Amino acid sequence: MSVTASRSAASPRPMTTAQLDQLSINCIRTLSIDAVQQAKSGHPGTPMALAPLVYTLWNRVLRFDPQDPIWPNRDRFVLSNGHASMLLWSVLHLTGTRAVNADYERLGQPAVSLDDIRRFRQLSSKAPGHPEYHWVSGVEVTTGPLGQGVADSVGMAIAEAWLAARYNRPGFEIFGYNIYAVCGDGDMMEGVSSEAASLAGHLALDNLCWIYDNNRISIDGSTRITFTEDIAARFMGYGWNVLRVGDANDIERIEGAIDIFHKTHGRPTFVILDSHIGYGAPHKQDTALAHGEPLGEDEVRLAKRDYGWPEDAKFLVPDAVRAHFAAGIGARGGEARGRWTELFADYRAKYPELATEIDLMQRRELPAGWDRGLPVFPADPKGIAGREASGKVLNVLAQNIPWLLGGSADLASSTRAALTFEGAGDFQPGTPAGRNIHFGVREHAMAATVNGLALSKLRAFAATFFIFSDYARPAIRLSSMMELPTIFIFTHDAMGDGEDGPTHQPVEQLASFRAEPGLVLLRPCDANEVVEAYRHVMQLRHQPALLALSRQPLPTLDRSRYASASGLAQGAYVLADAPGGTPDVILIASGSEVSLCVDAHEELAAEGIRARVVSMPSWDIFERQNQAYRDSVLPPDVTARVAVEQASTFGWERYVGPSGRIMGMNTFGASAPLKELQRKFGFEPERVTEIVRQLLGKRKTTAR
Ligand SMILES: Cc1ncc(C[n+]2csc(CCOP(=O)(O)OP(=O)(O)O)c2C)c(N)n1
Ligand SMILES: [Mg+2]
Repeated sequence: MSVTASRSAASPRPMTTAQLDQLSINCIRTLSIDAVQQAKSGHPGTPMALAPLVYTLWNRVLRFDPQDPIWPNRDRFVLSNGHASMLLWSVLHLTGTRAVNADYERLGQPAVSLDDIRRFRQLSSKAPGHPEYHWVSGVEVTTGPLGQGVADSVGMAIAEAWLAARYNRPGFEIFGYNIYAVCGDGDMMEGVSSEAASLAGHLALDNLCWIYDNNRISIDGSTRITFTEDIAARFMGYGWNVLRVGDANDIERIEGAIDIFHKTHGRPTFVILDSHIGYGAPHKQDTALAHGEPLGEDEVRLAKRDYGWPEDAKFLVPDAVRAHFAAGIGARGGEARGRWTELFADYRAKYPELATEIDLMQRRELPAGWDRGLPVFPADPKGIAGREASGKVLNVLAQNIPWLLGGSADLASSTRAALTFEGAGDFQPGTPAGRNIHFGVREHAMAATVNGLALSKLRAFAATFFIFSDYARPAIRLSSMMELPTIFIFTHDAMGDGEDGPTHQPVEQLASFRAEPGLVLLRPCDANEVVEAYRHVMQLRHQPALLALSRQPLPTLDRSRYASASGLAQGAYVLADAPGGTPDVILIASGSEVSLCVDAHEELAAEGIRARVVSMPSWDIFERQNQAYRDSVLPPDVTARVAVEQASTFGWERYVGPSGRIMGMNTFGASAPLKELQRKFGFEPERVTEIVRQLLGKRKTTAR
């Protein structure tokens, strides 16, 4: 069955299609082997085993145009076992996929050059260790943390179903694509894949196909020591269509399974593909040795001999292989995109408004009037909860932005993240245009799903209690890394849920998310800051946002007396100042502790102590302001500073400096009514004023 590359180049006889298929498969294998060997690190075994699968999907099945890797109606390919990245680099190279820049412009150069592959895993190479969205064109999603890719693919499938339901019209199938995710034992062992598969089965997503590399090997050896469940029964239990292909080298049967997927309605498809890791390497095949280290020069030669490949050739790409991909995916993808482009032009003529929506969405822009009708909350000492204000704002925005959608992890009523206006609807099987997604108690899959929605250019939000962000964190981290404008609405942001006790009271979450590069974290202090927070967040195009919102009512500050909430756009602003603007002390707070500081400020003023209150909803936005602005808010010569936040004190040193004080949490909370907790942990105006007096070396005086 082997065909040597040298013979292909020299042979006067044209090769048969079967020979070209095999040559292309072996080219993916040898590129992968050579790249790993050259880098002296990486994972050769899985690309050797899965080259036939990836070849079949790309050259025979995928509707993907290498000339335009961001064409909206393309099929999506997800490599969830991201350690096998050489599969993707090989196929992006061999298909001649073109690069796209950050402004969505198509560039002439290849997404992945042969030189990039030669420099696999080296700095600035477009063939990094794992697939990275935003770094390499043609990568649909960043993968590597096992389980994330498959979970994201569920969001992509929801997005396709939603887009088709909203935009397709009779004779105009503008959206009609499939999502293919390749995964391995590690993906299947991770909990997030179970959450995501359960959700996908419930939602009957028949545009979704996972292909599971059943090689019975992971890093520590045979899966006999770790993973012996009946995976077919598991997926049948989820309501998936389960297929098996017993030989990963049999490309006709692989194609046959994909055919069945195409004909399957009302459920996702799971293909169990039996494979041999390190296929063709005589001493490493079927062992964990093929997973995470180069084969070694001798084994490389033996594997190449087994494939009928010239043993000494390195990074060899026969012209016939490029031509074969051009005749396959190149021609098929180009035609499909051409037909779609014509169809879309007719659609634009007939449905100009819908076409404009699609254009805007693709560029992550907002429709005209997106902030129309945002509420203004009147001053009110009783006030309104952060979550309550959030629900009102979200519902206005969602009516202005048709592609804003999302949901919560079984806490829609508590987080107030339900879209309640007429026509919002629920996303369920049979109602794919619905905009409320019920994620169930699956926080991790929820966050990953929202990534998948955002990768499909929808504007998506996910909601739960702030404490359960811990269950979603790996996907939030990837959201940031992928530069996706996702929105995480986290309520019950401190001890506000009192009686639920320490398990439900966030302490370290603010500090830990503040440490996350790229994530915009906002903890608004009242309803008008909530409005401004959303105004800021909606305009982000390449950053995720996290809103930490209170469960309990917060006083709505009198903005005729204090500064406007629009100061939020600078991250921190002077909310209340000492007369004349030269304070003795600065009180810095976020969220529920801001009004506490305002009360303390008034009390101190009565004693003749000049305090400034800085509302600091967002450290990271503040850090991006220029030095002059930052110094105007926190004048360097005012060193008496107190930070107040119902959360870990960690990190506040940077704003209070060595002579300042931090009122925060150094332990977990407790179960009690909020008022008692505030007393126990010191979040009362009297405690703030007491600390200020200590700091300034003053005694309490009675009011003048
Ligand atoms: C969340 C997570 N945990 C651990 C790892 C490290 N890791 C990378 S590959 C791998 C083994 C995966 O086994 P499998 O999916 O069967 O891959 P194969 O060796 O068969 O390609 C592990 C543990 C990871 N990438 N992500
Ligand atoms: Mg495996």
